Amino acid sequence: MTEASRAAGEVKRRGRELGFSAVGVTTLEPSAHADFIDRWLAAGYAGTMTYLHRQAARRRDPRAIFPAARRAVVTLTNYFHGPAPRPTARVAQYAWSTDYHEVLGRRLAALAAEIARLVPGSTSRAYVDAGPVPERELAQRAGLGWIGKNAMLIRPGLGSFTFIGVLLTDAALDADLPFAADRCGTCTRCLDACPTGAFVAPRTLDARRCISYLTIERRGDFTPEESGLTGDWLFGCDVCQDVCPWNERFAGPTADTALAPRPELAAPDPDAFAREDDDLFRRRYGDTPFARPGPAGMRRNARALA
Ligand code: B12
Ligand code: SF4
Ligand code: SF4
Repeated sequence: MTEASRAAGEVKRRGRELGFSAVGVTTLEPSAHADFIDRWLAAGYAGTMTYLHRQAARRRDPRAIFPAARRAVVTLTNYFHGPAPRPTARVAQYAWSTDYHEVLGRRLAALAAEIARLVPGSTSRAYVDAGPVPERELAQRAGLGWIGKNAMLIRPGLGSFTFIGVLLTDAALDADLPFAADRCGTCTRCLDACPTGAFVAPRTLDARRCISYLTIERRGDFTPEESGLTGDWLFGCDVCQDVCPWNERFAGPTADTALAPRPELAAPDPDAFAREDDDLFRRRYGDTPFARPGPAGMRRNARALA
């Protein structure tokens, strides 16, 4: 066994001990789907997410972020809480707990410290969601699953209700083989179930029609058409994951105490957002996913509820 193979095995073992559901390693080379990113942006599908345009060059070639990096250590973290009750104002399950950027950031920092211990002199940098990293593609290349027609990274035995966290590292670690299969087959359940028809093709989402975009990323007021799209979703949307047979079969409730559901997030009173002033909102939701749209965005979402 080579040193790089031993170190990669240890990194995965420690990752699991730290609470990650799965860990894989992949090489860093330009995105195999750089054209897809360009076409997606040029079509205007990113809406007001202008940061995606600014990050495009680095997303196409993640080595540009950290030129010394040789590998990506990619992690999955199960956040599923079980079949969801249906309150009047629905919240996507990923947002039922404290902001995952904080939880995963701490855990990735601990894994980076382990890599530095196993490969002395190495440096690693953590990315969760916000960085210019093509996270789902790196996860597929690290052997963790395939990218479904709903655009989600799906792992056999686990499903797709997972967060992805990435460490770019200059440590010498053996890479895993990519996940080669596409296990969607002839299924089209997610495409058919999307309440707004946001998929223009399998794996291609017009974010401007996606409830997740509208309720989380969209800035400013909704147009009358947008108000009619969000239905009973107050924040995010889980429909294209809920209907997936791989989730029906494999998604199981997480035992991760750092991601324990908080009642004010899982089943909020939508009228409260209009009553609470901005200071109260920040005290109550400052460490939660609701901070992204902020008080004005959450009031807007509540007004649009069907
Ligand atoms: C912008 C963004 C959004 C936007 C746009 C989503 C989209 N589909 O592009 C909006 C706000 C709509 C959104 C919604 C959601 N998001 Co989001 N989002 C992101 C973010 C920040 C960037 C994604 C991006 O670059 N989009 C641009 C398009 C062009 O890229 P892409 O869809 O990722 O496609 C890539 C591959 O699929 C590939 N590709 C294309 N065709 C093919 C074909 C094959 C065969 C292969 C292998 C690859 C491939 O090309 C692209 C480049 O790699 C990532 C974090 C990150 N840094 O990557 C999180 C991320 C993708 N989101 C995540 C989550 C959880 C969600 C929601 C489930 C939240 C919710 N419940 O409301 C929804 C799901 C909606 C959906 N079905 O995609 C997770 C997904 C985890 C997973 N297991 O897949 C991520 C990775 C964040 C994280 N760190 O955990 N999101
Ligand atoms: S998150 Fe909801 S609105 Fe967005 S693509 Fe999936 S089903 Fe459609
Ligand atoms: S619902 Fe069907 S088509 Fe969509 S991601 Fe799941 S298996 Fe693939």
